Amino acid sequence: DTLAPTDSSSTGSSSTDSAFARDVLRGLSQPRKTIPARYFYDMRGSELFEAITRLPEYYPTRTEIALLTDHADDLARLAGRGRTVVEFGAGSAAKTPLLLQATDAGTYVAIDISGDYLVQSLKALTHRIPGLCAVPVVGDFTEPLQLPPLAGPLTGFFSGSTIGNLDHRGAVDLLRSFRATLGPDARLVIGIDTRKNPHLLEAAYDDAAGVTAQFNLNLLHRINRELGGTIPVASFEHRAVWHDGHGRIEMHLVALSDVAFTAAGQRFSMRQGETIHTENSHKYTPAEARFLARASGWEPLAMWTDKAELFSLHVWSA
Ligand code: AVI
Repeated sequence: DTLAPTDSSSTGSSSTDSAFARDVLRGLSQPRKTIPARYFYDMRGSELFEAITRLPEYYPTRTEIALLTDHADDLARLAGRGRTVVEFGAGSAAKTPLLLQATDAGTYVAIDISGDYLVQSLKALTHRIPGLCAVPVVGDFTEPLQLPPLAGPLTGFFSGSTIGNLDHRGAVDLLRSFRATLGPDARLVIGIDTRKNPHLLEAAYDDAAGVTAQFNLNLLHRINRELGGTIPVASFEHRAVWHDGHGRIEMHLVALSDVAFTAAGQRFSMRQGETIHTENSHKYTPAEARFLARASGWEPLAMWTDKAELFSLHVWSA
């Protein structure tokens, strides 16, 4: 049973387009050029991200799936049985059913910016779990958001270490807002990528088949497609570097020669070697992750990792 989508935001798609133009203009005008990572995910970018999750070097997805599978009983005990599950993001076909079935959830609420993707993925989900009441909420979960009336207490789900794409302050603010959105006696099931050998991290973000490079470069194609850009994409290269002080992998697009181009109606130039910083992916030791929980008003209840401590799955209590 899938209900009609609720639009929790006040912004339509044309204002989303102008937000893209505004953020690109702002980011490319900085002395250190940057573009927010959320603009990776147009149709092509989402397909490329799906392909990334299946790469041999990209361990997070399969490791998190194994953790959800191996700890299903403990998850149900700690995250609560028969609760409404609220997922921040449309949900992965491989992970969401594991949590819903482990906890015997009756109602599932998915919040995602893409209405079409949401309706499509909820249709597949209700086919797989007959009797599940699925509620799509179209909106940006990084903005203040009003859920439809739901019987609490609620269990939130935030998988894939998406929290790592925010800086530390942004992560604390977001986790705090999840706590406010979910209400009293909430639980949060959250997947967080761990700090590890930088060689493994750099391989995961610069794979041999070049899929992550295509994912990063697609942002330039997207600017050309949607904002009338003239960026010479072949003059850019993907780079992924570990920054130990910040505890994060940084993705950049490096200019291979001096370049000049137009984007969103403005002229820009870059020197050879200059970069556009496109993504941060922060990694947290288990202790740092628990610190993140407490700093944002959550109480850590449990944490599981695989043997090699590649990835961690946590349950927190409000
Ligand atoms: C979505 N997010 C958690 C991914 C990550 O690992 O930071 C995005 C990604 N970027 C390159 N590869 C995957």
